[in-house]
Amino acid sequence: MKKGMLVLLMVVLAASFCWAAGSAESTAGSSPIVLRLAETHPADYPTTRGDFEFARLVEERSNGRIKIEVYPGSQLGEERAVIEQVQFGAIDFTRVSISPLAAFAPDFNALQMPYLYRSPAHMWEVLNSSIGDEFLGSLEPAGFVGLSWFDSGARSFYNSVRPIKSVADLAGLKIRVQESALMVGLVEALGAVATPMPFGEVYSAIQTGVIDGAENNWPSYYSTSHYEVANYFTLDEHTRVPEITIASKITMDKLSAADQALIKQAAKDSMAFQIKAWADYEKVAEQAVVANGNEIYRLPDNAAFQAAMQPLYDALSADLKAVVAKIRAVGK
Ligand code: GTR
Repeated sequence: MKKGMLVLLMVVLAASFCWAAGSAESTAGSSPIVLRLAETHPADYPTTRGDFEFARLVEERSNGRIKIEVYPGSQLGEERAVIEQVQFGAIDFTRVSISPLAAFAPDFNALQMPYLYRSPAHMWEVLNSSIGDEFLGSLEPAGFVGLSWFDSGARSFYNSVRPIKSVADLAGLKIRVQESALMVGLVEALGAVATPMPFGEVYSAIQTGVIDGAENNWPSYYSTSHYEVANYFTLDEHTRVPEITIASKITMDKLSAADQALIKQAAKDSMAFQIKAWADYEKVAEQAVVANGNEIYRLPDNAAFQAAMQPLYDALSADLKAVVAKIRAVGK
């Protein structure tokens, strides 16, 4: 067995031992069940605030029997590694972008296709419909329980080299993407060079010229300080990528049906709080970046970007094409 695997196995065994001890005591009414949630963003970021709200609701509704400790700022690792640990049961929950999750559950690509949603309202209508619930439920074979969705606005390109006003302006630029095959394809379809890289490495990679830029929403562009090293931000809004909170199936299977239901409901009930926090922070981030003097360009229309990305739709399997058609039909 490889050394890494052995260490992982020991962590999992140690975690399950603590768990067994914790749940035994908690039935005796002494110490609570303590679970861990991994989050990549800092404590004051809207998704993290949503995580804290989820944890608060679980603790309150279980009368303190279940405690979820939120670990912000990638303390437990970068997103891809964290998702793996959730799969093994070494971490109980995480809130992640669905982009890296799609490496574990490829159907999730259907939910983050470029220019898929007509508006934010359309995306929410889809996520709150049976389509969203089916996606949450579809994760069990991969070892996860899908709990809830958070807002993440729209993603756009930024870079340190030149303003992007047309698809041609992206030619040859080295753009960091999340660890996601779809995002690699998206950036390549536009003629740029895709560089998958963990979120936490992007700032210094831009600063040192290893990459020219990246793509994200207003809040991430601001809170990571990427705006300080990548002056040009083009609002092309190529994707709306929902955030998701997932639990480890190993963790959930150890809980009573009532506690599982309590956790699922608390996660759903934390959504409204996060969506409001998101809307507020999006404005704060935009104002701060504009005040900093960054060069912001809004595409007058995105037809050329959309046309360049059509091959991504053509490459979808028949099943995913059907899901995309279903999504497009929502609200029509
Ligand atoms: C953010 C998202 C993070 C992470 C990051 C990234 O918008 O909230 O979970 O996926 O993007 O680009 O890596």
